[in-house]
Amino acid sequence: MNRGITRLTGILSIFIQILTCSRLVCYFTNWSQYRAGTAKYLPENVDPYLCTHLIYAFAIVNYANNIAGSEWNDVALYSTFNALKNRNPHLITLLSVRDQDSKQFSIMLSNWTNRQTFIKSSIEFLRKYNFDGLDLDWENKGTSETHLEEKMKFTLLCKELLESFLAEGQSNKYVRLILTATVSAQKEVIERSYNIPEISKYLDFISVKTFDFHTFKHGFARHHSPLYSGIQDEEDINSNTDSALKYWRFQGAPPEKLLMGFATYGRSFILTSSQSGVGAPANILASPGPYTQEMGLWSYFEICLFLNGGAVQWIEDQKVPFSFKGSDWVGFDNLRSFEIKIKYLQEHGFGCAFVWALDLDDFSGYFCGQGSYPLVNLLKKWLILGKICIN
Ligand SMILES: *[C@@H]1O[C@H](CO)[C@@H](O)[C@H](O)[C@H]1NC(C)=O
Ligand SMILES: CC(=O)N[C@H]1CO[C@H](CO)[C@@H](O)[C@@H]1O
Repeated sequence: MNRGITRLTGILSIFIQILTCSRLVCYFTNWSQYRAGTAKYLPENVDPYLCTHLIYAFAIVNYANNIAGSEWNDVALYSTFNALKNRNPHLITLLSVRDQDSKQFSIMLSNWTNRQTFIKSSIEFLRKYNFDGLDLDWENKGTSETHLEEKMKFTLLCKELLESFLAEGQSNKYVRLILTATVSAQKEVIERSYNIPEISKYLDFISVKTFDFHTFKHGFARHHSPLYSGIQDEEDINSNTDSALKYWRFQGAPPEKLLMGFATYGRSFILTSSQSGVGAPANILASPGPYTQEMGLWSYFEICLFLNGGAVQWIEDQKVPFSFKGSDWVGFDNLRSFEIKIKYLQEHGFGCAFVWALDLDDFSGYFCGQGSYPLVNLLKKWLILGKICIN
């Protein structure tokens, strides 16, 4: 009998785990349309069954404090992007607004009138183009005199947005618009930017950018998205995924609202000595990848080209891989590190995963020989289809 009950609760907790972790939020970027050849990525390339949520990056705040597109053809892209819902009616789409010109975002935040203008324009814009919600990608960039003020105003923005979304949802026959934020994973930025317990009340989920922890500025080859801190991190024990998620939780964010960020790209540097391990001197960004054309950032499919059967090294304490060839050094994620991160987030009861970005995975399957979207498909298999929970 006892054993029966244990078994039953066992099954129930497996079931609950599946239910609490059923989001896979994937970013689409408006600039992947300009890539050459097989790397060109348009909304038509998005598999509507891969993710539960798609986020379109990015919209901006314009000089009239309205939300606005940032690309000449955004409106056409919105329409093909949101038409993916005709194929999968369960798919949820959001538009992400970024504080690209931080001055304008700050002006919008600064008083009630401006915030109301932004909120009203957002509701109209989202409905007009058939999005299901808004994502705020913001961190406090102001001066030390304005930090406290802006932090408070950002909380107000979240609160007022949710109130307006609720009111609109009740007055229309629509389902209420979703409100989310994509936030920093760096302790000093978190401290100056977010009133965590307050914003957590208003947001449906919070995507923590657990990547880009280390850049070339630090002067050493370090992994940009480690799961744990490493022996090189004595002075920097917070710059890792584990610490960032725990910090958000400790400060009062409900774990089930927290999403771990998964990067489908690596950060690459040029080594400046004969050393090549983690922590080797490296002070400049590596040349752009042949397709993505950004210094120091290589997509997963470009990393496959780079590796070309070459050796992948494993950083044991941080649970992520790196590789080097000549003076090029790259820290990235692969199927193995994704699996370990997935297990971690399930064991800790975090609210699932978001991916930056769809176009950086080997979406065509052309480069890595692992099928299409190998990394995102792994997340889907383990998180959404619940493979890990049942095993
Ligand atoms: C809000 O800020 C704008 C500047 O963006 C200013 O023109 C306006 O007077 C302010 N409104 C209030 C009520 O303070
Ligand atoms: C090509 C490109 O980068 N297009 C736009 C995408 O959105 C950002 C806003 O974050 C714009 O600055 C870009 O111009």
